[in-house]
Amino acid sequence: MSNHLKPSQIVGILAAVSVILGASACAQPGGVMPPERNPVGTKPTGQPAAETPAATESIIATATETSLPTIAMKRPLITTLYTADPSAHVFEGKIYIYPSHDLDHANLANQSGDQYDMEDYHVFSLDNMSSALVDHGQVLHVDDVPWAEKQMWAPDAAFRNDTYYLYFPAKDPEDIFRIGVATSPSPSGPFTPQAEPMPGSFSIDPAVFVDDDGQAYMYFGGLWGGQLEKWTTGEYDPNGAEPDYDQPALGPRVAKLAADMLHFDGPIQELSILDENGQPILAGDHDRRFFEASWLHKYNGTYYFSYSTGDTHYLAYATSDNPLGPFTFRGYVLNPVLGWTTHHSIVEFQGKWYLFYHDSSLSGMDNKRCIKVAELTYNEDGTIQLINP
Ligand code: FUB
Repeated sequence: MSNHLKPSQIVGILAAVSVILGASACAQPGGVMPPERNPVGTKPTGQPAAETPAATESIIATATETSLPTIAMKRPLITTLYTADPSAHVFEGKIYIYPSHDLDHANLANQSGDQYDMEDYHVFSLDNMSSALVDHGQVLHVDDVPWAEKQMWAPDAAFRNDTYYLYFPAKDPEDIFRIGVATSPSPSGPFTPQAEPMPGSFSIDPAVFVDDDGQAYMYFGGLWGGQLEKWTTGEYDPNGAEPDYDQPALGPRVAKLAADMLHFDGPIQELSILDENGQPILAGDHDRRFFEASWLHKYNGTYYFSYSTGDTHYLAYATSDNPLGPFTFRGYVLNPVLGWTTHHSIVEFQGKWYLFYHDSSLSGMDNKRCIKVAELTYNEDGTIQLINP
């Protein structure tokens, strides 16, 4: 993978070295500083548990496979890199995990989420739930994406047309999040990016669901650092704000994908999340309103949309009989983890269901996270049993 710096990246590096280090570690990807609901600890002293400068250098190497230790439930799956936002899929009989790759930078936490300054993606796979995890190495770097400037946030992957598609958000040179696509003949990459972001795309956290009839849908969006509230008019408004507390909350966005999987097919719609009385969840209802981290899965013919509540740190879910909604709020999947962000995927593998998620237990820092997995159980009525991380 290329290690050439774009001119704006050189300017960014010069700017970064001029800032005063030592900012709070407890800031969310963007927006105002959050309440101290589940603060992380300070970084442990002594030898870092994870990524060292030598490991960081390895990100510019060509993808190479590394075998990691056997996995265990609710334990960090990867200790050689900081990882987050795990999107897990079953491809070719294995579990493939497409996470964000957090870097060991000391960037200042700010309202744009610059502390989440990821540059590349690795892909991981598991033969089964008791095998060793395989790191397939770096599969895409921001320097190889012509339109992307920085902040390679939560990705997802899909398979169609004999091709694997990697979807990822990144900021363009105007500091606006867009969603890009890269393709590969293999689920383990490397992935070749499209020259431009998906036409009409914005905000963060793409999650692609391919239904039984072959129709693919993308769910996306994220508040604050994810910029969703800046798009309420259909155009980017840097002063855009969330609705008043007594108004319906902003919903995630959903769109059908065209057969080429590179374009939206039809309009981008706002997904409705309703309460038990059929009324929209309100913007002030921070325990239930959508914040970021969309995921869609299907169980027994019902569509489950799950998401992070952001500043209240839950993974919540809502169900529908239509992938375009409306969805009805049903409860929580995961209690708050250690660390500010929470982001996940839900996947069936070899007859069991699993929740992949992340926390900050490996580093004690909000922006240096580690992915984990836990078994997920449904009740007879289709509700999900709440998991403690
Ligand atoms: O990893 C960067 C951002 O943090 C993701 O896009 C969000 O979902 C949150 O996990």
